[in-house]
Amino acid sequence: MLAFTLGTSPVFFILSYFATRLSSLMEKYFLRIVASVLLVLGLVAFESGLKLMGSPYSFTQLTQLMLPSEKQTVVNAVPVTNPELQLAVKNEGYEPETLRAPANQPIMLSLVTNETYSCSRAFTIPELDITKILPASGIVIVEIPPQQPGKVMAFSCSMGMYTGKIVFEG
Ligand SMILES: [Cu+2]
Repeated sequence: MLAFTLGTSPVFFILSYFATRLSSLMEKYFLRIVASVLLVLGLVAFESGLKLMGSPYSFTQLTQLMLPSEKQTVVNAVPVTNPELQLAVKNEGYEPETLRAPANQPIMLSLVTNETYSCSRAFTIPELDITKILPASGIVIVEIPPQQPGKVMAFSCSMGMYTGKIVFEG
């Protein structure tokens, strides 16, 4: 019995030595591990929150959209010969939802806001890679290159909740 205990004790000693080493190592890094796991989880939650909102924009940009800003008018110098289309950008979407435009010539699209505080101000034409953050009140002009007759071009707010289209007629 004595011989058995003596014979196995070094094994127990070594095992318990490593167990102690391990747990002190764990203790040393535990807080750091927990902290980084929490940090990663937090970032993931924030990111997916933004994604759930469907936003390609930063949080700051979104809050700016919702806040009133000073009245400003942005009008680019445009040749007067180009036909002009007007789109009213309202809190509840775009008006009219279907615009008609002549084909085969550049179009000047005026985006008109008036006390508009919704995300309709993040105006996008995906296929032209156009995104404009519009002022709360004002006019922003977007140039659309010549299109084929029959072409239907979609526009929307950046989240895709308000939509509309431009129909090009020959
Ligand atoms: Cu939207």
